[in-house]
Amino acid sequence: MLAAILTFCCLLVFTSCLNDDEDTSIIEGLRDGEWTGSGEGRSGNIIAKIVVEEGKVVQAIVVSQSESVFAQDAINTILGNAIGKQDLMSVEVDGVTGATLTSTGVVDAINMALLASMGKQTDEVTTYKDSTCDIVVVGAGGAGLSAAVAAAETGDMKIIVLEKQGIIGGNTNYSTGGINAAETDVQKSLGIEDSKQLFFEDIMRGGKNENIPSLVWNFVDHAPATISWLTTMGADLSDVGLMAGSSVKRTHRPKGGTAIGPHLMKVLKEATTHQNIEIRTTNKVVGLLSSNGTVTGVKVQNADGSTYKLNAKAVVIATGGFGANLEMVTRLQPSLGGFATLNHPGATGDAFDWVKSLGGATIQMANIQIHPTAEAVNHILITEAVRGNGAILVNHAGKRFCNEMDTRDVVSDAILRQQSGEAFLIFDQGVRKSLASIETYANQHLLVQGNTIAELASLTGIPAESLEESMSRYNTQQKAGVDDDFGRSATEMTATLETAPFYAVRVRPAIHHTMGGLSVDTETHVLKADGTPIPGLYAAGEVTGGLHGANRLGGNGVADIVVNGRLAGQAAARHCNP
Ligand code: MEZ
Repeated sequence: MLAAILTFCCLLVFTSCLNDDEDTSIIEGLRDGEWTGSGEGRSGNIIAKIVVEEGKVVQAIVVSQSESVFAQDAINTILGNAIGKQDLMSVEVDGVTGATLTSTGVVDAINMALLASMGKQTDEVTTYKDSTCDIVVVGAGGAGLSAAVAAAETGDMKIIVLEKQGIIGGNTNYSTGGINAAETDVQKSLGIEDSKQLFFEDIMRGGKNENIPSLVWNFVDHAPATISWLTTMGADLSDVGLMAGSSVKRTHRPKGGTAIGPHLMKVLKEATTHQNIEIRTTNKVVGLLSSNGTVTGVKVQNADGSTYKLNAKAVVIATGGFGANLEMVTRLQPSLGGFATLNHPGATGDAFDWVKSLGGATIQMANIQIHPTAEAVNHILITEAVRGNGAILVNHAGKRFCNEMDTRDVVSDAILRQQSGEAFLIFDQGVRKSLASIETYANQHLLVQGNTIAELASLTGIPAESLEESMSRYNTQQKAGVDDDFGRSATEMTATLETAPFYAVRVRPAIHHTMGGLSVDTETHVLKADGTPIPGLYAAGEVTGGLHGANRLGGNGVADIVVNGRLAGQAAARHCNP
């Protein structure tokens, strides 16, 4: 019944908001702003976003999903009917042949976003009272769920995950590229030669040697076992791609190169269900409980605003970074004023104040990463894997201007020096076919398509002769395996760009990852300024600092949350049962 009502609401909203002649007052209470919702597709979470202006929905898009290439048509059909033709109800969910799960996921995600806009929830809201458990995990993204599952695997324990947002997943929902690890079974099966030592060196070089070596080695050392752990839980990490700054292919992702984040969340969510782990959404932690300097739990705000105490033997902080807190970002790094962010709205860095009140230290807080290729208008991440699979960058004059596979700081700086501080990511049908996550961008209408290079140039305002010349020169260099202009290596020049149609995305750098954070040791203890741990307190993922140094390599963000999330869960469990 609820589903039927929601679908009906959905129809009315889309119909009313998109046709000015019709009665727009049928759905009351849509609040202006951007609202997200999630649904479960066949291959993972589907995250939809709606934009409400003056009480009407003006945009509805799927911002994250890892459905198969085939299922993309279903997504397009639903969104297209919802917006273009204004008749969502004509899309019977069951009627999108062969893609029922994907279709249901999209409709559920849109409905949840609508409810969020109305200040309502899909589930009945529970008001919790003071209680006790073994381990509290704060944050239900990839780090939090990895910690919870790893802790649960060690024995019979009551573990509760708290999430302030209405949906789980945090920034993990948006991650695309993949998970880095060296010396994995998957690499070996694909004949990729790699070593932990090489991975370590790449990370240190990419991070300008500001990284804490012990954290880096610990991360590198545990990464391959973590890939096996995820695979055992059902993750598909069978495709291995190349990311900027990595010497070899070591970024593990689902077959065909679909987005890692939604898939990972599906796997971890299923594992939490299997382990009977309780997840409470819309439960916001507002502080830590402590006794004589030892953490004893958290103070939590219920969805209705009342608060309760959750006492625990150990607390794991997995709240993510602060990339959506633009005031904090610009206070720490004034040069980032005016930049857009790729972060989910909950990435506000709430945990730092709680931890500081117990003497916890932070490090390298001003190390904030901008990602070179955010789509210029909607600020949607265009994964580095597109360049890894062969794309180039040109400026408004149609000229290449850097080694596209250099580290993110270098490529971002190069783009910012071009006209309007932006560039065009250019690729061909061969690259599109090689990476399924590009289909998401097609669904979002982010790709400009030309049947010839001249047509692409005319659609993007780039001088045609110049673009043709740049692409022809790049193709010649790719065939020779030598980039005389910018030093892109032969392995990094994956393929020629010769197969029509051709594509362009206008990109400009945006705030991506906050590399500084809580000071931690290799056992994920949160440290005080004197280097001693705060008893009972652990942290993992983007909320911590020191692993990535001055510049994180693509593919190490998701690796960090799973490797260190898992270690934090195991360490917290040991604390409970020494
Ligand atoms: O690790 C990342 O941030 C990453 C791989 C992003 C991306 O370009 O997909």
